Amino acid sequence: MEQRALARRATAIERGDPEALAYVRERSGPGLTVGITGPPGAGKSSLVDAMARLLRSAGKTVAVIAVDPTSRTTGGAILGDRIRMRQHHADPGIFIRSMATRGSSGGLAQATANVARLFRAEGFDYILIETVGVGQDEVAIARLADVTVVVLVPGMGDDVQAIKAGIMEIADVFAINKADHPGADQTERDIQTMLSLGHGRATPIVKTVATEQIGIGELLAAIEASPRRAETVDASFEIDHLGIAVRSLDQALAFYEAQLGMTVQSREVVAAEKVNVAMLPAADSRIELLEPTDTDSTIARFIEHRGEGLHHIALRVPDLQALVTCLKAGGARILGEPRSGAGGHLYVFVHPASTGGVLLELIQK
Ligand SMILES: Nc1nc2c(ncn2[C@@H]2O[C@H](COP(=O)(O)OP(=O)(O)OP(=O)(O)O)[C@@H](O)[C@H]2O)c(=O)[nH]1
Ligand SMILES: [Mg+2]
Repeated sequence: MEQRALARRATAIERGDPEALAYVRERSGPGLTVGITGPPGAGKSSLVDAMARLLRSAGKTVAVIAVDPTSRTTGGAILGDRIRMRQHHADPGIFIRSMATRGSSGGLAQATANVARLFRAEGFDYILIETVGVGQDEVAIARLADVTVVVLVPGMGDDVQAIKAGIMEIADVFAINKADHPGADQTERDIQTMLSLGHGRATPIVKTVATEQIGIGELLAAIEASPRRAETVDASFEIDHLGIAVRSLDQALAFYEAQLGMTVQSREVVAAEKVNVAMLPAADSRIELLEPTDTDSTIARFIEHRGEGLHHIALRVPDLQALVTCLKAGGARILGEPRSGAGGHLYVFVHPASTGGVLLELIQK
């Protein structure tokens, strides 16, 4: 796609234009999405620039997304990125896009994921996503990438310890940038100490001097060797079922089955929840009618307080555990931990306070 058309399409995706979203939903590509995150000024943009340079010289195409979740009013960072990146401008094999906060942080992460998907669909070999800072938004965005690079610098001392556990967890590769400054070896030891206390996964640490193009080949090699994270968030959500609380299944079925013409696929008693359940398929999703068998069941209490009606919406997601980590980082109220249901599927509920007033069930089959 021609660069101007690509920019227009990316803008449409950011705005949530349904046609543009449908376009990315139907397509994908083999490109590798790499998140680059770390504290302000660590040299993330310089690293992105150095990586883009090396990749271009190897004939690879590169899309860069510079995300600023804080939408800092100075505008310095993103402007700086643009100026540094201008030298790539005549090159059609590289495309640069800045994104700033629009609506909620979840919205920004989602928009970033969709724009990255657009670039993959357009056949870019690498999509480099730079996020500023080490906050929750960055964790959410970094989670969207196949591989996440956390950039640290020498001389952070105790700061390495102070960096939020969340960001250490998402690192697939550490880059100690500004390795031309004293203390890079100490920083490496600090990271290793921290890793040895944690999950035990072997995480490569690469020293770089972005401004001198040093260590960039090693960094790219470590990124390529890193196992790709499965695509988690984005277009793969589907409504599994809508749960409706009713006083009487027979009465409800007199409408859904007899009048509306839907078919009951299964009826079962779920003793643990004290409900009778009838499932009625509707294309790829279902309507789940829930009838309480006891006055102290959750469904009975729901009906008592709010009357019959929509009780919950259930979304199918590809990687529930990863999503829950991401949601918690964003401050959502998750009710308990994911657990196994009857059919061997995993599920968890999200409190209505986080979802716009409806209980949300997340399911992984
Ligand atoms: N000495 C040295 N300076 C570096 C290196 N990498 C980047 N810098 C300098 O560090 C400063 C910050 O670099 P940026 O690439 O803008 O850092 P950033 O992490 O993108 O910064 P923000 O986007 O504002 O968070 C710039 O002045 C760079 O020239 C390096 O490896 N060595
Ligand atoms: Mg930057």
